[in-house]
Amino acid sequence: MAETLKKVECEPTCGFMIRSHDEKELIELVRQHAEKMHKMKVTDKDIREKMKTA
Ligand SMILES: [Cu+2]
Repeated sequence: MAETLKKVECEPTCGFMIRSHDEKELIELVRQHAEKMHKMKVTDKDIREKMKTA
């Protein structure tokens, strides 16, 4: 497993940002955020595309 710190940022109007070394955890937390706060269903692929090295 890569130990690179990754981050995912939500829209600027939302301001949500999350960082983790654990890609699975990152995906899970972003998915929960999207569903809860934006009523949005996102796929793993969607989230991976938004991932950046922190
Ligand atoms: Cu958000």
